[in-house]
Amino acid sequence: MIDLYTWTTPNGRKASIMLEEVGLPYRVHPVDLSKDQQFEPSFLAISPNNKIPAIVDNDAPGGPQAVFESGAILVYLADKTGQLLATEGPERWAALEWTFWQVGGLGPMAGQYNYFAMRAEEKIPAAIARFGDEVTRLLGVLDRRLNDHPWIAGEHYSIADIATFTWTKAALAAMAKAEPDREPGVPAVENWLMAMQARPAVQQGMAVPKL
Ligand SMILES: N[C@@H](CCC(=O)N[C@@H](CS)C(=O)NCC(=O)O)C(=O)O
Repeated sequence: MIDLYTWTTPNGRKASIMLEEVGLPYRVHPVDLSKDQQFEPSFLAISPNNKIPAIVDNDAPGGPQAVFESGAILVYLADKTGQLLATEGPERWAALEWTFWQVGGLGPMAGQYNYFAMRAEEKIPAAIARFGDEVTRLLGVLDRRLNDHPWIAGEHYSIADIATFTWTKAALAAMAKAEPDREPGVPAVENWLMAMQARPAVQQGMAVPKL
């Protein structure tokens, strides 16, 4: 059994979508970020950077294995199950490239954009423009990739699609609301989002945690 520590956010839902896709049984432990539960010592023992998601695999060889960072969780679960990450060849490296692209680029930039455009009490135009421009650029990069390939890693659905889905959806929703004139114009991304949303595991993972 896997223990999943998560909350209702784009990073948390990467882990729950992956668990749904690979079909491993898991128990959900909501970590309420609005109550600062991510700073509780019992959670920090699993996730020292005080961020969700994190998992504990109670059936790992050698005893329970804790994993934090969404990208590491995706790779861990792919390795454990032999699913959604090719074991060799160009699609393996493409999946890893784009997964790292998401956790190091699209995720942090979209997170900052959401904060400055949607949640910050003081609206700072320079911050909204800087992060909005960078998210627009990253969405353009993704659009060009998806123009040439049905899935991000190439011919097959992979952890790169799961990593990228939640923040792409959140970024486009934030842009449509905060800056309707921006219109990033990413039709291949829009088609891919529809294909992602049609997957039952994606729908189930997006409903975790149930509060
Ligand atoms: N690089 C991390 C980012 C995780 C992250 O930013 N999680 C947010 C929620 S989406 C969080 O737990 N924030 C709590 C905090 O910063 O105190 C990953 O990909 O797992």
